[in-house]
Amino acid sequence: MTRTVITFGTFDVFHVGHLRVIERAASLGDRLVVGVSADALNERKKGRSPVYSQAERMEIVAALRAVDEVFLEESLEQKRDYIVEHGADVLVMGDDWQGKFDDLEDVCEVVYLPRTPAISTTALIEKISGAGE
Ligand code: C2G
Repeated sequence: MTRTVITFGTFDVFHVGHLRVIERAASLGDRLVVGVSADALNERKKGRSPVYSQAERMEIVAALRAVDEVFLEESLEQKRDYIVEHGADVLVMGDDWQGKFDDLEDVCEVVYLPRTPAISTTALIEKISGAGE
């Protein structure tokens, strides 16, 4: 039987930390589905728009060898529905979300993976914006 893995993220200003979590998630099953968080969700939750639009972020993630399917994540609270809808057996999240999704263990396995140290979209934005100084 096919083991489907699902993961979620904004994946803005795509970097190697994003790639590694996606590749590690894919290695836990046969098929990887990725929920890319909507621009409106980011504006609501983080108070800022991503640098890349949701269409661009989805296009980048969909092009990765490890990824079989992408969809738009419109609400953080709909994880259970997305998991069931996509027939996911495993939910993978970075350990910045450690413990946050344990209540979903009745519908799938929940795995938290360690983040890649010293790289983040925020740090990249700061580095680029300070580059001319
Ligand atoms: N990540 C990582 N190492 C980094 C940076 C990010 O492993 N140095 C992982 C995160 O842990 C996450 C994924 O990359 O699993 C995507 O990160 P973000 O784009 O920051 O995702 P986020 O905005 O936290 O997700 O339902 C979740 C929402 O979609 C928001």
